[in-house]
Amino acid sequence: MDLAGITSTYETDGVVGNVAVLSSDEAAMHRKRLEAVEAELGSLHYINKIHTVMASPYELVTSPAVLDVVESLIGPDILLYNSTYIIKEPHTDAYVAWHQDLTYWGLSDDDAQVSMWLAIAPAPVESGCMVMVPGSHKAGRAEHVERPGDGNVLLLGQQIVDVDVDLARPCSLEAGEASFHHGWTIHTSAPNTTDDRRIGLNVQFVAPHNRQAGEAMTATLVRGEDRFGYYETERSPTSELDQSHAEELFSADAKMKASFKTK
Ligand SMILES: O=C(O)CCC(=O)C(=O)O
Repeated sequence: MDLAGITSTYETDGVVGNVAVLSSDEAAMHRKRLEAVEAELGSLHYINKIHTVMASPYELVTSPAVLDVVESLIGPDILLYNSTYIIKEPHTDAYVAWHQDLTYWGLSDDDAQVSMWLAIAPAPVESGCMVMVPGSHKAGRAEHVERPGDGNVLLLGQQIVDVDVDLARPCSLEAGEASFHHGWTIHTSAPNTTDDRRIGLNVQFVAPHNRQAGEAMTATLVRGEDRFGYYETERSPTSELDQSHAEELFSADAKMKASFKTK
């Protein structure tokens, strides 16, 4: 699909899938790099801002193939707000309940944001790929309830109870393909029933004018200009793994997650 097709599908459906941003060989190489770091540090599942300490995700999220698509969706000035590996191990129960990403963000312009989910390993339906409700972004925020602690990967256990599941479509991906979705698009994902790991790099981009309520957040300018300065600049990796900064990042991330558990 060309960029015009990507933009028009995204506008209509709030999601566009199967966008080839890497070859399967490149995806396999990035998987190797991730797994080499995991061999040293343990699982890298769901650690926020991983692009600040590891070269492989940083290279992925700043690649022209990715940023050309992001530019076609949110404009020429692009901040990278977050990146997280979301990994489902073979035959495990972890799932992601029906939700909308923007529920807790408090952004000033909900349309100047996009999420990418890049398949580092194949993500067929059986692996628990994402399942999207096309067009649901147009209705804005749906009511969520919080039910933590039952295998839902989302930290607050947030979920939408009332979803028309007949409208939902699986978003299976080959390794190297990505999907892009709007923050109000309702989506979910089921457990991984395959023999392989399901590895996605989940990334959020915002336009610099898009201010977030609350305390000052950090972001990395990856294309164009930031004429607003709402986000503090963050570091970029200087080697394959920035060991000392990685330890800092992991301990801040663990603290943040522990604080969610006591809420
Ligand atoms: O990785 C998954 O299964 C779900 C990810 C997700 O919900 C998201 O990218 O917003």
